[in-house]
Amino acid sequence: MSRETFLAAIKDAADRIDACEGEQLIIADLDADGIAGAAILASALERLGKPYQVQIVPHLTNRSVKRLAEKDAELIILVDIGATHLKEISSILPEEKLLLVDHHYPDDLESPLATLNPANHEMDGSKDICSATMAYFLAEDLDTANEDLTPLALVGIIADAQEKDGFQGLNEEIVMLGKDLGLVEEEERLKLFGYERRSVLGLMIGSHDLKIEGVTGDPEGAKAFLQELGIPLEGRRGQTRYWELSDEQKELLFEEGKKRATKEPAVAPYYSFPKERGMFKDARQYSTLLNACGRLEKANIGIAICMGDESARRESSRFFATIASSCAMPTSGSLKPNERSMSSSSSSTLAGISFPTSWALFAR
Ligand SMILES: [Mn+2]
Repeated sequence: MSRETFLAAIKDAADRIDACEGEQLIIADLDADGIAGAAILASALERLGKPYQVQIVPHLTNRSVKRLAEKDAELIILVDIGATHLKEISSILPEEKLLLVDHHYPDDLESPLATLNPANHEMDGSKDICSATMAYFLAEDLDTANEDLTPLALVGIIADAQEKDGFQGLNEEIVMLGKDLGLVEEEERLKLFGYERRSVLGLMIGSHDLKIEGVTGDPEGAKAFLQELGIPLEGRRGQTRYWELSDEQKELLFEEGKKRATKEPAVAPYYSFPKERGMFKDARQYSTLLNACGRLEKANIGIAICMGDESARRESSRFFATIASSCAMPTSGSLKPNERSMSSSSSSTLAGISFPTSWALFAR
């Protein structure tokens, strides 16, 4: 059966990681699935005390693969990138030095680099499993204590919109495990974006998915709507936040919003991480933030956020406020990397570590 063959392949791959004593180089795509997947593996290696580096790349080229060949990493792990170029990659790099953690359909199913690929295990790489999910199963095989990384896998699943028609395959398994562990919660909410970041008034005015005549895009109408429901506009610190509402007020907002919405669907599953704080509680927001980090050449911050770095989290909330409006959904491609500065030799600093901006880097 597919699950068994996949988990057997995962076990072999985890054994390769575990057997490594030298540095492991994690190369990941710059979207949120790549960043979350890389962070899951980096966390697993960090906990094992193994040396590693993470580099986030916008794409792989022959030149960049040749550059990888010059690195003296013992194992190069490609996350969410590479499956569509297996023939080229294996012509440049020895297969025994590589591990592919990528759910995209491979250009060569028979390649030894495609052993983990969902297509080789009767799985649908666009619905059953994403790269963060694959990374999660590797991490869990390395140590079951890595179960606490299930929220990061969910961030990757949402980033790739694999939850859209309901979870299935190994994605569903991860979400169920996350719920059992008390790390993931699911409830039905009005289809609004930014529950943890914006005020209730701001949510109602600025919503993209939920449309209510006389409320959406209408500050005075939105105020009147909330007042009608008995929801105070001012909370403890400025405008009322969603988490300040009582259960009754939340219920009223949900029912009334659903009733008056003119665009379907007005409600959607909302996934949250109860052990996280602030905007990192909101799975969709988290995923959007990581995508923005990648596209703004701040992937190093994205990795650090996933690994719990508080200074990276503070920095991200500063820059995120300025771009949130242009990046409302995780799959939005409106933010493009700045190609010109890709070749820049300047560097940014995070927690005392210096990162070249040309290749976002996070190292142990
Ligand atoms: Mn992906």
